[in-house]
Formats: sequence, C-alpha cells, structure tokens
Amino acid sequence: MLRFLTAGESHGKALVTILEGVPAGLALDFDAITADLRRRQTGYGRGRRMLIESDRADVLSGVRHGVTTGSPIALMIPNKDWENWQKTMHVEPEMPAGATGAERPPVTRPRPGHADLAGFVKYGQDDMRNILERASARETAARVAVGAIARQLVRTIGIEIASHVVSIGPASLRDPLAVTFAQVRAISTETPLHCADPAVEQQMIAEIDRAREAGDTMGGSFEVLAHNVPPGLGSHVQWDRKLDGRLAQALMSIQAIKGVGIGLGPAVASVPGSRVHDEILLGAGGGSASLPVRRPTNNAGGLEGGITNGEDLRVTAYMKPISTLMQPLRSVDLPTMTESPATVERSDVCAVPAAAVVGEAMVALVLADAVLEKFGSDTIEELVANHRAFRDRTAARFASR
Ligand code: EPS
Repeated sequence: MLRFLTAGESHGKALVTILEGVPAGLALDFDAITADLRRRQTGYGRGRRMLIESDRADVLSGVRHGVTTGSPIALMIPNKDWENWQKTMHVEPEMPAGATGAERPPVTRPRPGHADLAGFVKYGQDDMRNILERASARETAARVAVGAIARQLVRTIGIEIASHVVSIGPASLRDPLAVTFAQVRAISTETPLHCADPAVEQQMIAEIDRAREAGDTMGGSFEVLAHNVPPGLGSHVQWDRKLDGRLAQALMSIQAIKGVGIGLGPAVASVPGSRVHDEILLGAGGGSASLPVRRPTNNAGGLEGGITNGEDLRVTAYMKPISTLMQPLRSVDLPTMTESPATVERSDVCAVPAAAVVGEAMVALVLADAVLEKFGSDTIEELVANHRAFRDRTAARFASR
C-alpha cells in the first residue's frame, strides 16, 4: 500500500510530505521531480506568487545513493515567500527577533467559494488566515513532488502519464477523446495553456484575459491520460477497490475540483448504450499485456467494472473558478456582522494548467498504489518480475484458445 500525507501553510516556512510504501531499489531521477514542480508553476493566468517561488524538493529520507531503500521518503519544499510573511506567520508564541515581512491584519470577510467561512465555524478561528493558509492550493506542490516519485515507480512496468487542458470557461476542445496519448505527450511544455489545439488555446487565452480585466476568475477542465496500463488493476468485487472510484476521490480532493469524468464522462447519461460501449474485436489491443483483442473506441476511458482493461486510462477533472476575486463578491465582516465585500488576497486568475499537473500526480499515486496491490513486493526487481509473469500468463491463456 502506498500512502502519503502533506503538511505546510501557503505562506509558512515550507511544505513537507512523507510517502510510504515505495519498494526498495527505485533509482530516483531528482531532476524529474524538479521538472514536474516547474511545470506546476507555469500556465497562462497564474499570479505574481509564481514569480517568487522556484520549487525544489529536498529529499530528507528513504533514499540512499540515489536509490530508494523501502523506508518512508520525506520531502521538504521551502517557501521562498516565507521571508515576506514571517511577521504574520511565525510559529513561536512571540514574534521572533529579526522576523521579516509585513504584519498583516486578521482575515475577517470570508470569500464565497473558499473554505474561509466553513473553517471559521468548524475550527473556532477568528482569523480566517488559519483556514485559508492550509486550504490554499500551494499544498499541491507537495503532491506533485510525491507524484513524481509515483510516476517513476509505475514507469518501471512501462506506464506513462500525461495531461492536457480541455477547456477554459466556454472555450473547449470539441472532441477531447479524439486526442491521442501521443498527441498529448507531444504538446510542448512551453505552450501557454498546454492545449492540444493552438486555435482553441487562443480562445482560452482570450477568456482568461477577459476575466482578468473584469477582476474575475475562470475555471475549466483537464484530462489525464495513462498509457501502457496493464489490464487488471483495481477490482470489481468491492466498492472501495474499484479503480474509477479511487481515481475520482483522488482528483476530487484537488483544490477547486468539482467533478470527475472517466472516458466519455457525464455524456454517457445522454446517449444510448450502442454509442457508449466499446465493442470487442479480434486484433492486437492496447496496454502492456498486448491483448489479442482490440477496442475500436475508448469511451470507457480504460476502465470497466472498476478494473483497467488495457486501453489508455482517460480521466477528466472539472475545476471551478478560483474564489479570490479582485472585484470581490458580497460577504459579511464577521467581527462587526455588517455586509462588506469579501477579502481580496493576491491570487491567480486561472490555474487549470497547474491543476492538470497536480491531476497527473494524483493519477500516478493511485496507479502506483494499484500496481503495488497487483504486482506488489518489497523490491522493484520483484515487482517487475511479477508484472512480466502476469503478462506472459495472460498471453499464454489467449494463445491456448
Ligand atoms: C492561492 C493563492 C496564490 C496562489 C497559490 C494558491 O498565492 P498567494 O496568495 O501567495 O498569491 O499563487 O498557489 C501557490 C502558491 C502555488 O504554489 O500553487 C490560493 O489561495 O489557493
């Protein structure tokens, strides 16, 4: 079983995370972790904070001479912005001598859509900074760091993961399922929104510009694809073992994600079965098991009955617009109980491309967990051998027919 926890505030000293369950013997590519962190920081529509940070994860444990030992892997990502926030965010009871940055007033006017008000009620905090600092999507940097390790783990059996932005507000790809894994992987990291269609990307940029000029924000959707996924991950036998449910939970837990679709997604509810289900034909199939049957379509997004079927995994997540608006919505000042515009904090206009990178990380973590379940062991060598044996056994069963 693979599990992880994160800790850290948006403007605190650092984010930390512990990833447990990675087998011994995985040679880690540290630059790949940094590259994923870098990708998460980019994307048209991000705010000024991203000019301050240049995220890098310090590996504190669980790795020796570049190779995992099977022990918990602890990572720390320092917040560069901390130096501007020490007077507001210090941990000590008294302000430490030499603390830097501004001393900011308490946050008292909750932003509609943010955790502010619900957290104020639940945790008995008068200063809603104690809620928003942890609710912030800054936390996702930690997820991306551990996700980068999970990605390297699943790559040992050939699984590759990539994502693309499908829509920003009303600007949308017409047929996202027509975009292949190879096309998604070929999108340059230099593109502003990581969209497969440059013309649609221009429409998306215009939507973000319009929102920024109006002091507003914009949401959208992204799709995560996993290629070379072996059939047989997850299970149909129990609700909490179904891989589609586990993926949905993982993606839904990303800040501001309000919906998740697998394959065709919500559209399955409005078309007949004959146009939803993927027929089974003779011929070479997808997936690392190379099944001798193929599916002419992949509306199921690589999952049937909560089990991977060897086709590409395709999961879409839908993100609401960020809840910090420069033209704030109406709210209430809680100390005085008077109506007053919501708090305005520096923020992003649109963070869908960043969320897509976080989505890749969460999919990698869920897949790594499922891979360990199916082929699991304490060493990578054994895991790879178990996967190969399953693939050969499956091929032999078909060949004997
Ligand atoms: C965020 C608000 C912004 C974002 C932040 C998430 O930060 P700040 O208030 O410091 O300008 O930039 O995202 C990150 C720092 C990050 O690394 O993704 C929020 O309120 O959720």
